[in-house]
Amino acid sequence: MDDSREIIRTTCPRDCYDACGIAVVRHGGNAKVLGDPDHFVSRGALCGKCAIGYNGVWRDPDAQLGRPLKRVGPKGSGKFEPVSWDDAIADIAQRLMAIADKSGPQAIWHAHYTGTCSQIAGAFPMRFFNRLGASEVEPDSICNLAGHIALGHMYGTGGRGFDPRTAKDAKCVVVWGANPSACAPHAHKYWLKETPATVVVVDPVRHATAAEADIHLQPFPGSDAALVFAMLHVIRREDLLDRDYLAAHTIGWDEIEPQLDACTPEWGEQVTGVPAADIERVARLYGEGPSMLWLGQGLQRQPFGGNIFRACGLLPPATGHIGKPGTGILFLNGSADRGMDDEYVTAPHLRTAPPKAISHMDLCALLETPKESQALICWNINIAASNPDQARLRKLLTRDDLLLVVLDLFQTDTADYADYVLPAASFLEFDDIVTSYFNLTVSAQSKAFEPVGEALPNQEIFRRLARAMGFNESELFEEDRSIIDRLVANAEIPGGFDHLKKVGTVLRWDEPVIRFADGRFPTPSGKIEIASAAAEAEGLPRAPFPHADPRPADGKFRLLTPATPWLMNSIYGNDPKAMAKNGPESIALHPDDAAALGLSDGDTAIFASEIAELALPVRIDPVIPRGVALGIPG
Ligand SMILES: Nc1nc2c(c(=O)[nH]1)N[C@H]1C(S)=C(S)[C@@H](COP(=O)(O)OP(=O)(O)OC[C@H]3O[C@@H](n4cnc5c(=O)[nH]c(N)nc54)[C@H](O)[C@@H]3O)O[C@H]1N2
Ligand SMILES: Nc1nc2c(c(=O)[nH]1)N[C@H]1C(S)=C(S)[C@@H](COP(=O)(O)OP(=O)(O)OC[C@H]3O[C@@H](n4cnc5c(=O)[nH]c(N)nc54)[C@H](O)[C@@H]3O)O[C@H]1N2
Ligand SMILES: [Mo]
Repeated sequence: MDDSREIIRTTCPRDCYDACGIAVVRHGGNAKVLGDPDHFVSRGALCGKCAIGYNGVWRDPDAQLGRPLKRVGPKGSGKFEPVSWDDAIADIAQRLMAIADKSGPQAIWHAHYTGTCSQIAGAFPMRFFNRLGASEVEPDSICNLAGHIALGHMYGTGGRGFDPRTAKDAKCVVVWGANPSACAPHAHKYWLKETPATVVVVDPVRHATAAEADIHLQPFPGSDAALVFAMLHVIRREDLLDRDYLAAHTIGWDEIEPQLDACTPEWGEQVTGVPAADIERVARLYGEGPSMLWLGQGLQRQPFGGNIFRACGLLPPATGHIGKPGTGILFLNGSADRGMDDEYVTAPHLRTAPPKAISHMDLCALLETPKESQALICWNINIAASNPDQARLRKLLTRDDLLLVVLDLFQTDTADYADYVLPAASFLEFDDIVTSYFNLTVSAQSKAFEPVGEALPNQEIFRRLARAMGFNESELFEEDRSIIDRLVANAEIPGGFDHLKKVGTVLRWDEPVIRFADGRFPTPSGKIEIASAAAEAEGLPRAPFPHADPRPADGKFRLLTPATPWLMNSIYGNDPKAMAKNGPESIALHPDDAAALGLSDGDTAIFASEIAELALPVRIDPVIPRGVALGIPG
């Protein structure tokens, strides 16, 4: 019997704030994927879904794809036969070249997102698409683009958030429209609990982080900009405005201040549903500070999501809670200043056709124009599960004249429609680099297992396609280790990748980073642009305004579908244990709303929108705002 014990340190590359350190422990011929006990985020335990998935379907050769598959039945029938890599790659390359010759490469589209967020498997394939001159379905348009654009106009970037370590100096931490208890489980479990600050959660839903917070404000969805203006009314009244900061480091405050007169806490209560006394309390608390502001991704998925972000973005400069310890604003932390050179990894200089992109919201319309969409390559994404207007999309994916190629670890909803399904190796099966979008880390992804069957990492699949297409630029064939070494050198990690593999994770800076300490921002003016000429030029409002979405009419609801702790978007949906934990799907309603419709707990009701309808069991939940229907995915 093999009694040796081996530990391989690696890192979870899911699209999650945490980027947990993992210990793969091999003992006596068995292997377990566990949280690394020495890692400051995971502290010895993965979250429930990853612990299940990485010891379940992600290690199950019967569940994972191991051979390239070619469609044999009608489109969408899910009937395939295994083919060799050589045959699959040769046929796909030949068909792509024929499309490029006849209609131009821009008729070839690719969609990709968050399947894996490691540097190489997540971005290197862009080199191939740039060289081909293909068109792109803009990845962020299905998740967080509104927030990035809004903070881009105002702060010059949505990717330079506070360093979470500075929370040791904060007196107030506001989590606004984020749900760490599901989406950043370790930040919820440790970071938020360990800060000495008073924790405020602003969310229509009382999720576990809200329930455990010191204060929970429950605005009606889409009313957050009005809530900010009511808070600013109080901040000004209590003499907590930092007029020196506003004068030195912002432009356009004069367009905001006159609007504050009308935005009393009583008005705020009326339009947001948050009691006036609570608005006053939180305004004082935030205004006194030092205060940190975390803006979630759920927050910007609103009809006026950009305005909400720009309104929230007023709070740090208005109070001066930015550029000092225990302050700042966070949407996401980009990794460019941790050495992750996106231009190097994606090589835009290889482009052979002008970039063309559409939003995920327009994918169906695109696919309804066959001339402009002749091929679609999906990698790191499961559009048939994660895109809106699903019934319409699925019908379009059966188009006989559309070449659909899907790269995935599993036979997903999207893969069922493919002409070719190409088996991708998982993060446990090759080396790469991972960075968190919360903590300022750089981590090693280390190979712990051999790929299942003939599966290959994304990057190798695109190297092979590039070769078959006759491309010869050396960038297209750069090996993983060369890319890793370059990125690790950029990140100035002493000892290089070999050292990183040993320790798993390094924090890029030893001490907490204070963002924007010099009061300079990467905007055209170098200041926070409260009023933005660039926004105006794009047809957007010049400055944020105190908007609140109207409440739905009687019998109508505002549907919220926040993330569940047991799924990662659609990932783990094929793991029976994760799905059993998740439980059955339902819709939760306020007792008064349910009573008005004559519904009791457990009744089945039909919920319909313009594009779909679902029959779902009703749950009664007294802590949901009236007019909100909370979808609990099954
Ligand atoms: N129904 C529903 N829709 C959603 C969401 C949701 O929670 N539910 N969330 C929304 C949000 S916030 C986002 S960001 C988007 C996310 O949209 P997607 O990116 O489509 O989301 P995932 O379900 O994470 O799908 C990623 C796919 O990548 C695969 N994958 C994992 N690792 C690899 C790899 O190394 N290589 C390859 N080729 N594939 C890999 C997974 O098996 C999975 O099928 O969806 C949005 N839409
Ligand atoms: N377990 C798990 N973790 C995940 C994911 C997952 O699917 N499952 N997805 C990953 C991805 S891709 C992303 S983008 C992140 C998302 O991370 P988060 O942004 O934290 O999560 P969401 O569930 O998208 O939305 C957060 C909260 O926004 C609230 N919200 C909705 N509308 C409004 C509003 O109008 N005002 C306010 N104040 N709040 C509102 C919702 O009630 C929800 O609690 O999580 C990542 N982590
Ligand atoms: Mo997302």
